[in-house]
Amino acid sequence: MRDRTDRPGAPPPAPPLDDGTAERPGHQAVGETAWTRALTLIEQADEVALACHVSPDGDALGSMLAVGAVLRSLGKKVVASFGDRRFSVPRLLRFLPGQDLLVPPSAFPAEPELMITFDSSTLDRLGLLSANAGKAREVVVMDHHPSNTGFGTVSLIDPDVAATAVLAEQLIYRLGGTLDRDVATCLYAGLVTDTGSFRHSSTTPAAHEMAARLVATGLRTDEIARELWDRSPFGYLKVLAAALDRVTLEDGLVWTSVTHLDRASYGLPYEEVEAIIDVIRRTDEAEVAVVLKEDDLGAWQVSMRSKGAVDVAALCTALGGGGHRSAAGFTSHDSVETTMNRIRALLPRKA
Ligand SMILES: [Mn+2]
Repeated sequence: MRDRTDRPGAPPPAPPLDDGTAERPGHQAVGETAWTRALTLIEQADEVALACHVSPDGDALGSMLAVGAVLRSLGKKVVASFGDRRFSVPRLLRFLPGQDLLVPPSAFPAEPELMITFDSSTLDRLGLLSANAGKAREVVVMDHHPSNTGFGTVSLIDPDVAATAVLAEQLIYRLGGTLDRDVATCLYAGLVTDTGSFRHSSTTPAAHEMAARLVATGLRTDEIARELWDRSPFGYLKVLAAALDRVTLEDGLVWTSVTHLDRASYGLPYEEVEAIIDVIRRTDEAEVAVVLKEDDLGAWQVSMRSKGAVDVAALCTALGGGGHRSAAGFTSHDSVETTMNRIRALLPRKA
């Protein structure tokens, strides 16, 4: 990827990263063969089609946009998307730079020569774009979910890293790309989202070292934090109040629900209620927290959190979903009562 200066309008070769890269953690979960294969495919491709999981979070969209911006700066044709039926960037991620790369799923190449997926643990998580992945000549899967099914032709999967953004930074480094402030902002959004602002157990020395490299580009940690966590429309407070009014504590489990009607009264989009689980899960008396959120189509999107003793990923996987040990989810088309009974049946009995 370094000899493209002969192309008209191509940028000069990217300078090597600064000395901080010498301390780059030498993670070996992704083998050199896979990295080499991915780099070769990128080098040979005329166009690279990027996709992340549906209802993207900061890690999915941030990793994708960071890699997209770098590939473009290296002279590649790039297209990026996610397979939601209603294609819209979540409000709290609209500050991420480089969104001009995004196209709706309908404009995504039907049979990409090279597709790279970000933070998606299964083909299904690509939503509408799973069909495109099925027809792609090559699919490079970049992810950190332990449950990843390895659905691509090249796996850049490391369950030990804090975020897909960690792997995205690795790829950027290996491509010889420049870690400028915009690219770093996208990666930082991924890193802070998945470490819960450096609070989760995934907050390793390597995660902080990566943060240091990113912050050194001059990005605004205060602005990023406000965009991601510290703002919401007024209606959010009223919907939160309704959810808190219904919250129930039973035997180590705390749970509540947020109906479509709650949100409709204040015109609050579904995405705004994602954060309610972070209020509920603080309950001292509960190991497991659950929030059932009714989406615009009437299905219940169930978020689960544990403090570590209970593997909610296993529980959610058993109910058709997935996730991480302490943060997972699934979709239910049954009533709140039936859904909660299913969850209770799978929870370990309190000692
Ligand atoms: Mn992630």
